[in-house]
Amino acid sequence: MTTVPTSIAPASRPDGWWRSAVVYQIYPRSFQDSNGDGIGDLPGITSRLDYLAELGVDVLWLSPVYRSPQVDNGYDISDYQDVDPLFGTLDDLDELLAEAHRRGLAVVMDLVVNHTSDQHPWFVESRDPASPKRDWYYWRQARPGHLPGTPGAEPDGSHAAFAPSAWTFDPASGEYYLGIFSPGQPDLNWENPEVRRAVHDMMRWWVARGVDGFRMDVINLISKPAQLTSGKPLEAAASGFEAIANGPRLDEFLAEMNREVGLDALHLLTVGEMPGSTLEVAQRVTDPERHELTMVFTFEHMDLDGAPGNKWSLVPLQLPRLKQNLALWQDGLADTGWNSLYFDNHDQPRAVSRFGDDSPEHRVASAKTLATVLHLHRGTPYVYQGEELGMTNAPLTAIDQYLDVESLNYHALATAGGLSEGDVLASLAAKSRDHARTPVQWDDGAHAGFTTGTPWCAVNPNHTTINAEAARHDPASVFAHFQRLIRLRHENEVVREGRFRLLLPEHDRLWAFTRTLADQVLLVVANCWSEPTEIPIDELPLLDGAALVLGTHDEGSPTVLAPWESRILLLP
Ligand code: TEU
Ligand code: CA
Repeated sequence: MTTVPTSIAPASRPDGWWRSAVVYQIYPRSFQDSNGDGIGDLPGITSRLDYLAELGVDVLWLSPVYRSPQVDNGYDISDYQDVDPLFGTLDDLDELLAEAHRRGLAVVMDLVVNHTSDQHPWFVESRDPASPKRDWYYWRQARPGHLPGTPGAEPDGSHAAFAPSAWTFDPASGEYYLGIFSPGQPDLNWENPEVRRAVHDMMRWWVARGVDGFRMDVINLISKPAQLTSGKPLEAAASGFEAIANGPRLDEFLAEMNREVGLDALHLLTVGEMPGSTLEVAQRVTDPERHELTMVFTFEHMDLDGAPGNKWSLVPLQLPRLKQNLALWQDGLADTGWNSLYFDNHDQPRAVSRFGDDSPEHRVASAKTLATVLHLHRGTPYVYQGEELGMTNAPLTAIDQYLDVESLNYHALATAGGLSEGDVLASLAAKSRDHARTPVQWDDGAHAGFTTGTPWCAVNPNHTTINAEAARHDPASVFAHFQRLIRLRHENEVVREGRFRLLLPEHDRLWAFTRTLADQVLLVVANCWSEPTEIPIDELPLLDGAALVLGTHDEGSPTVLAPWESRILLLP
């Protein structure tokens, strides 16, 4: 039996420590396999901690490793307080915590409490209408005038993220339950104080085990719209998360969780994933005076290359929109609250393929420049596994190469809806989550050193040239550039706290901004284009006498940036 270690005293985590930190997200399934079953696991992560310490990151965020039927690769949890045998045991997790802490690395768990798995004992009990747990989930009768279980009898027309309907018929009780992601992910009823208490108890158990914080999955969906909680159907089919996000009791639930679990009292890092959220919500939720969360993940910049509410409907990204959106959040959280900074995670295509240029000629430079721009904004940067190597999207050309429930659901619905196979595959090639889930490329050997077995997901063939072993020994690698950016943040308060100001807002190739703290002014100028671009020096602060702090290229022309070249300059 594992003895639960005492929680780490807040003293070892100074207040606001997360403002100086860089977080590294690990998707355990694809990070490192240790037992040859082709699936990444906890001992595999522990075996790579020296690599992460060498990169220089401060915090590890683990995507879920809890017991789960794996309908959504672990974001469907059937036991919050045990490790799924796929990934190892609680002892393996304790070992990872101890070894990470020994290296000065904090560990943040993924808290998925908007929904459970339909295999969670809470939900299994809830299926019985007479059970005291019936009200732990959203159960509703068939639409009036419709025979339960027949098409169109769902309580309303809401669709789910990974399934045609957000309502699943339960023949045993003749009612429907809500699962806004999939039938395997029933939504918890946070209006019920017993649900909240059970979540708080579980969080305290993890804090006592030594975790340093939580990434909170779709946490702005826990407070559902009033019409749903009052028993009425949602008026319109939830088109995207805007229709159901940021409900009336969100702040109340978050403040209660903070108080009950001691999130601020214990100086824990808390980041709320908030699809369909807004700057106004983030200003409230990250206001330290309100004691809710330390930061949130916005999705606004992730939605700029898709139609509203439909990421599969591709829209060419316009750089001015991207940089102006990040600037909006910089300005909006400059005085109160805090930003997270990310381009990449397990739900998004690879940044260098999406926002950069992953051609052999420009991949390294564009991966470095995207990192430069992101890490020089104000906030806590998040590095997604492989982003530090410039890993790219995978060459997926047929639907049988896709594994993710979201990709497969989209293909089924879109082709049934009349879209051509070619159009659907083009959307998947651009936006599928599968691209983020190919195994980390450790070396140029079999399966990139990820496993000695058969990987659950094919390794990207370009691992022969794009891999950690090569990168760690190459001072010109993307890895080396990430090391320098992380070190720059650790060593310079102007990078951590300096005031942000966007320059050249309408320029469609250059991304330029300053960071100012007292008399120090850093200028970042980046060419986000695959051709040389002239710097309009008459529109930029005095460049004469500026000192290059960190660049992506050897010293070049003072007025022209090479393709995907960026420079961080200290102004005189
Ligand atoms: O993602 C929430 C979410 O908004 C995603 O559905 C995202 O918008 C979409 O995948 C983009 O294509 C969180 C987790 O990060 C995701 O992996 C889970 O599938 C989801 O919640 C349900 O737990
Ligand atoms: Ca394994």
